[in-house]
Amino acid sequence: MYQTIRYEKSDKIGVLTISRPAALNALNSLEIAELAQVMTEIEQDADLGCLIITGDGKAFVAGADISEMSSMTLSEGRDFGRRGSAVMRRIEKLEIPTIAAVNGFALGGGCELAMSCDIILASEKAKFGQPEVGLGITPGFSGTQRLPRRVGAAKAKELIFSGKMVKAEEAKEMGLVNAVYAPEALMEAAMEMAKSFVKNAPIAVKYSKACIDRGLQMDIDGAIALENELFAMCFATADQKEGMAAFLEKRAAAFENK
Ligand code: CO8
Repeated sequence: MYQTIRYEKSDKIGVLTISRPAALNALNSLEIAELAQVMTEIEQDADLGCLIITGDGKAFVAGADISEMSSMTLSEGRDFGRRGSAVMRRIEKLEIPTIAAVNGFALGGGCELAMSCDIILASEKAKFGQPEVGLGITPGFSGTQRLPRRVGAAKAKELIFSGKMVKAEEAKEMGLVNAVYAPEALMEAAMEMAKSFVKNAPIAVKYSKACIDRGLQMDIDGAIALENELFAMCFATADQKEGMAAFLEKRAAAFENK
């Protein structure tokens, strides 16, 4: 049983809710440890097809916990940063698609958590920012790396150097957010998107994610070779046979994740 998060799963879709609303879901050591724990459960669930991450109350996550960080020494700060970054990297490295449903403030560690997901959907009430320099620290859960990869170095520098918050629409314009919804429509939109992913051949979806994520770290020839290899491996799956047979027989495919 978790104290700071909830995890529910139905029909191949997992919903992970960060839940410490009295502190706007700010990430403390317990939350980071519980996130690491639930990630083990999620990583081992071969039936899971998509993960949605959201927050309880008026925040998605308002950052790392400032009261806990306020008295940290150099080595404690290094360790805290490592633990936070490690769990976000585990989210990013999940083979299945991930969606951040950002219901409110996504600041500092919260923006970093959202960016560890493949897709960010936002409520009209959401606000994004990396306000760390105003607290005398740098972004420490990989924000200096993921924000420029998402929005380009110049825009990331503007946001990180100023620490300013941007509204959901502006975050969408800069490419951080895929789409913006009325607050009451956000979770339904995230579920609809998740359903549109899990109805497809799971191995083909996972291979597509691997091609994109790993390919972006490679030179173009190596990346195309990777795509060719994973494309070829699809032909060794039962779901490729089923998907194409279903098309030719004009019926819906019944994929088995095989
Ligand atoms: N940490 C701890 N507590 C927090 C945090 C936080 N990040 N954010 C909000 N809270 C608490 C408040 O202290 C308050 O508690 P209390 O009721 O006991 O006083 C409660 O949540 C509600 O917050 P507010 O009353 O401030 O709510 P408002 O609606 O007035 O304001 C804001 C909302 C604008 C989001 C405001 O709370 C705020 O500015 N919060 C801090 C945002 C911030 O600076 N986040 C970045 C933190 S640094 C970070 O994330 C670094 C990540 C990498 C760490 C690496 C470590 C080495």
